[in-house]
Amino acid sequence: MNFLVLLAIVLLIIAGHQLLKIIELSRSLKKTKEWQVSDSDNDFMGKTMLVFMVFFFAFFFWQVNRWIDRSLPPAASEQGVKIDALWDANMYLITFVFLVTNFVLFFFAYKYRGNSKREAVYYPHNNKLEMLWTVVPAVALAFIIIFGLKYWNEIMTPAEEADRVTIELYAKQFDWTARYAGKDGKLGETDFRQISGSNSVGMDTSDVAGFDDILVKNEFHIPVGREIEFHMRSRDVIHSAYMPHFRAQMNCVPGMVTFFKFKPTKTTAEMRKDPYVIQLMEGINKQREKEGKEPVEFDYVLLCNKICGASHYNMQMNIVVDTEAGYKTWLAKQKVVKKVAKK
Ligand SMILES: [Cu+2]
Repeated sequence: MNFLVLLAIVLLIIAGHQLLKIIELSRSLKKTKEWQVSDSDNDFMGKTMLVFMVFFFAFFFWQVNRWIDRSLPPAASEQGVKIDALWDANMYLITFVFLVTNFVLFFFAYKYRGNSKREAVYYPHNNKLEMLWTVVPAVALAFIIIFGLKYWNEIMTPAEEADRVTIELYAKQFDWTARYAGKDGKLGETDFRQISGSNSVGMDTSDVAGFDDILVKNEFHIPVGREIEFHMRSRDVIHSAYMPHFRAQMNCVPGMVTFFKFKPTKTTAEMRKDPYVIQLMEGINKQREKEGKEPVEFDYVLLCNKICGASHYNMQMNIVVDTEAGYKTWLAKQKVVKKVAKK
């Protein structure tokens, strides 16, 4: 098989070479050189530009239509809705500019295609044009940056105390640990020198604030409608805490604590009833069935979004968004650190 492919490639190269020879011969018969471009060549190229433009735009719209049903479900956090609005505004703007500039690019290539009877106009400078294409993009970019900064500040402001749930996400190769602040609402201090088998996140065992902290693996719960503050740490390399359904992502950097907050608006149960999510899961489960795998239900996830090593792909944790009551019941069942330390 490999030999046949190789043979086909070699034959193709020989055929191409022969074709070029024929073209050269016909050129010498017509008494022109291969670098001389005739009006009919230009005419053909100009029209081909137009044809290409039509296919190019058709392909673009086909792609948008083909893949749009694979995008993320509607944002499940207050901040996510705003980020989506900013994203959409960006995409509409980019699409508009893309269509206009590409139309102009191909249409002008056609309209001003080479012609031996036409001469190019010498047009060195125009202040008004310079002004126009400086000011318009500047205004558009200022709009995007101002809204971006506004939302960024909202995400980075500490949560209201009455409403706050404080969770630390501790990343290491290759898993996550979620640490809840416990009853005092305060995360205990940490000290990397105290990392050991029983103290895998390196808590400072002398800090009283850490005694009521709760460590959770594999899955963590958050209550709907409250502000969740996340503090991110990493033990080894840079990881990235990515919660796509809430439109949240932040690097976890060794030696420092990073931060963001969001307010979840839909519980896991509510999200499973969302028509778009149902359709998305049907598609996923149809594919799983083909591969002989069990069907799965929708779950929020925390993923690592930084290529951090060999098992990076598997570095994830399920997130359950609960009602307030469900969250409290779940939290009450989790072990607090001090009891673990006493063992
Ligand atoms: Cu990672």
